[in-house]
Amino acid sequence: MFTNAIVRTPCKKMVKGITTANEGLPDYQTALIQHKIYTDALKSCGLEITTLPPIDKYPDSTFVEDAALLTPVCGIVMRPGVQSRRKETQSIKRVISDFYEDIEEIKVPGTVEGGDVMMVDSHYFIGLSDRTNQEGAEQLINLLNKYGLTASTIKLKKGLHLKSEAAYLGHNNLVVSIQFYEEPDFKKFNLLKITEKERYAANCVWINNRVLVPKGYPESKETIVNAGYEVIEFDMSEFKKLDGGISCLSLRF
Ligand code: CIR
Repeated sequence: MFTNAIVRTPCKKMVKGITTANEGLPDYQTALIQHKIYTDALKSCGLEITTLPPIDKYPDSTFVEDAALLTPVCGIVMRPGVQSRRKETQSIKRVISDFYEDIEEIKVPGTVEGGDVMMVDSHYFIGLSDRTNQEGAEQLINLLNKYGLTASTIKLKKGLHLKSEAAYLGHNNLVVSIQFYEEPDFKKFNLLKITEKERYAANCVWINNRVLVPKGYPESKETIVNAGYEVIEFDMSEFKKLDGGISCLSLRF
């Protein structure tokens, strides 16, 4: 059960954010509207929202999920794998200190981005990706173990982050893109399979038994509804242009 979320209003410079999407530049005004609708939906799921101001220095800073991992017992400041995002963590560290007594940090030469960390109850799967390296994953495993939590790594074959490709919805249900259909570490889950055509919908978020999904992926929506969830759909078009999915826009804890 989550009670809080941290979001950051997109900045005007978001158009300079990192992308591989090839879908054109995001429209800032539309992004602001989409972000507001997203934030309101988090509120409607019962979360208390902390909204941080835009920071133009960091074009990707609206994707707050990557800057920290917030567990029930400690906050862990990440060390992003790309230089342009490293300093986003500074203000996130200050904000989370209002909520956590115990704050840890991933250190050089480790890199971990929050998008690569998927919580499954008290276990954390850490995606090894272009952004998260083995050293960072090992540091994170040790830190989580220190607080009685467990973790393991999983190699990403493609995609930006682990949570671009998979989402845990509780009740043993795991949404997966095609690269994880046969993944031995996911065999124990009831897999909700997302087709290649709708791959973007593999990034969805389970909040207090509702699931936030991107608009425009009808097969995925049906799969999740058939698994027994109430679904809330969002137009994510402007964030998709920057490789961002639904989970990236908030830290939920
Ligand atoms: C980036 O490439 O870092 C941003 N343009 C997108 C980050 C998306 N974050 C996420 O999936 N957790």
